Amino acid sequence: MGFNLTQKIIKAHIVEGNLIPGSDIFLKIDQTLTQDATGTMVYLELEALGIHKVKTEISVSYVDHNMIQGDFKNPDDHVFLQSAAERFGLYFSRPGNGICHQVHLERFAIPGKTLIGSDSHTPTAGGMGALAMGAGGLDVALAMCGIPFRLKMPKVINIKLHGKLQPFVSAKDIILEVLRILSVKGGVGKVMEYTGEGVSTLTVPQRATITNMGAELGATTSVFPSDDMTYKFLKAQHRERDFYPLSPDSNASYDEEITIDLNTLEPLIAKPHMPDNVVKVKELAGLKLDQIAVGSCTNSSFEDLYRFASILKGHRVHKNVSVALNPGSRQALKALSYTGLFDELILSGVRILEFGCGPCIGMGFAPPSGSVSLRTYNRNFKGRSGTPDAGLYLVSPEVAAASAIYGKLTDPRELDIFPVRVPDMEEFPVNDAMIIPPSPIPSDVKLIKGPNISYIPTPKPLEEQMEGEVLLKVGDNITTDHIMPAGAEVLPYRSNIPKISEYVFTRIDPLFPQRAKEKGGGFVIGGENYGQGSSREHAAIAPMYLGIRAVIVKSFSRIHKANLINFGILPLEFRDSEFYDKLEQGDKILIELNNLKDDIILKNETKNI
Ligand code: MIC
Ligand code: SF4
Repeated sequence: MGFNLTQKIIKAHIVEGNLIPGSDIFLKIDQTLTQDATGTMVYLELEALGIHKVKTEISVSYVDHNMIQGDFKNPDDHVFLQSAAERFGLYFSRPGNGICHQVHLERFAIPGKTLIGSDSHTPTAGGMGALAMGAGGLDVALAMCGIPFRLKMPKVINIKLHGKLQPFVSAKDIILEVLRILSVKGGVGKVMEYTGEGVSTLTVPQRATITNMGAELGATTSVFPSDDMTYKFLKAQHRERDFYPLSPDSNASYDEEITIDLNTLEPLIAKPHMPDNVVKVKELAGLKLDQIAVGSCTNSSFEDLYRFASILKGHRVHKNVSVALNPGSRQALKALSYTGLFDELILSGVRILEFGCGPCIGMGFAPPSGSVSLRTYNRNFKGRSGTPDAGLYLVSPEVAAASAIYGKLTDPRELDIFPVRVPDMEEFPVNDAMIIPPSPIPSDVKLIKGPNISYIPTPKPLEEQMEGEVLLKVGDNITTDHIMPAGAEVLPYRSNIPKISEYVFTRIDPLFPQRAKEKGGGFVIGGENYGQGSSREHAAIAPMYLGIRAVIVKSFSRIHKANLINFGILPLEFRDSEFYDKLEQGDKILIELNNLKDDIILKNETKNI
C-alpha cells in the first residue's frame, strides 16, 4: 500500500514514533511563524530558554493583530518583537506589511516543509503543500530551539473534489460545505487531504482559503498537493527555486473519504454563531445587512480582492450598509491597483482599512448594536466583532460584493453581470521592503521591554490530591474566545498576564475572575470540543494565574489541551460523560492523582458521589 501526502511529509520529518493514528509522534520543524498577539509571550519564553539563535530553516515574526496603537501598549509590543527578531535571528514582518498567513504564503511557504505557528490559521500554507499546524506559543518557542514538535499521529481524510466551480461559486463555498458536512469538531485528530481532478482547477490562493478555514473543523491541518499550479504561483513570486512536486501515491490509503461535486456546489453562508451553521445563500436571500467586512487571512489574496472589486465596479455601496476591506498584504493590494480596480473600490465607497487582522479579531470596525455583519472571515463566534449582540455571517467575496450593492444578502448569480475571470498573474509585484531579514550578529542585540512587557508566571507543581470548587460549568464547543476574549479592550494586554487574567471567561460570567481569586482557584467543567478556535496560550496561562488547577471536560481541542499541559493545568476527560451531569457550579470536588499510575479519581464531595 502506498502513502498519502500527509504520511509522506510526516515520514520525511519524523524523529520518533510511527504512523499509527493516535500514537505520539515527534516531528522536525523546518519553519515557524508567530504573530504579535501571541508572539510577545513566545519571545519571552525563548529568552527564558536561553538560546543564542533560532535553529529552524526560516522563522518569521509578524505584526498584524494589535495595530490600533491607542496608547503605548501596542507599539511597546512591536518594538519588543522587532528587538527579539534581531536578537534571535528571525525575519521580522513590520506592522502594516500584511496578515501573517497571507504574507507567509506569498513569501516563505515551501511545499513539503513542516511549519508550526502560534496562530490557529497556520494551516493556510497547506495550500502550498506544506504540513502547517497551529500550536501553542511554548511549542513554537521550543521548535525554534530545534526541539521536535510532539503531536498525535492524525488520521488522514481524503476530500475528493470532482468537477469545476461554477461562476460566482468560490473556494470559500468548498470549505463551508466541508464544515456543513463535518461540523466544528469533525476534524479533531485528523488531517484533511484534498485530492481528485477538481484540485488542478484551483489556484494556490483558492487552496489556501480552504486550508485556512480547515482550522474551524478542529483539524490538525489541511493539505493540497504541490503541482503545476503551485509552480506557477511560486514562479510569479520569483520563488520557482522553492518548488518541489508532491502528490499522494496512486495506491495511497486513507482513513475516511468525502466527495464534493464542485459542479453542483452553490454559494453558502455560515449563520451566527458557529462556522458550521451553514445553509445556502438563496435560503436567506434578502436578509437586511448593516455592515460588510471583506478581507482577513481567509479571503484577502489578490484574487479575492479582484473578485470582490470587479463585481462592485461601477456600483455604489448601498446607503444602508457600511463596507470595509482589510487587505491581506501590500502585495495583494498593489496587484489590484495594477488592474485599475483599486480605484473602483474607492469610487464605490468601500472603507479601506490597514493591512492586518482588524475587524476579524474585533480591532476596529465593530458593527452597531443588534446589527447584522456579513464577513468574508473565518470565525463568527458571539462577541468576536466587539459587539456582543451583533449577528456575524460568513460568506465568499463574491456574495459580499453582490450584497454590498443591494444592502441585503444577495446571491451573485442573480445579478445581471458576466462571470468574473481573474487575470493570470505571471508575476506579482514582489516588494519585501517591510520584511527585515535576520541580523548577521544576533546575540549583540538587547531586548527592548517597555512597561507593557510583563513576565511569564510559572505554575505550581502538581499535587497528589487537589480539592476545591467547581468555579464554572460550561457546555459544548466552548472557544478560546469565550475563555480569553480578544478585541480592542483586551488584546493590548497580551504581554501582561496579571492584567489580562481579569477578563478570563467574562463573556460567559463577568464575575468569574473575582470568584476564582476569592476561592483561591478551583476547577472548570466543560463539554465536547473544549478550547476550540484560537491557539492563544493566554487561554491557559491566565486561568493558571487565577489558580485553575484542572479543567475536566468531555473532550478537548488539540492546541488548547497542549497549552493547558504546557502551563501546568491538568486537562482531564470524563471516561463516562454522564458524570458531567452530576457536577454543578459550586460543588466541592476532590481529585486524586495516585502517582498518575492508575485512573485519576474524581469525587463530588458536595453530592457525595
Ligand atoms: C484568531 O483568529 O482567533 C487569532 C487571533 O488569530 C488567534 C490567535 C490569537 O488569539 O492571538 C488564532 O487563531 O490562533
Ligand atoms: Fe488575523 Fe482573523 Fe486570520 Fe486570526 S483569523 S490571523 S485574527 S485575520
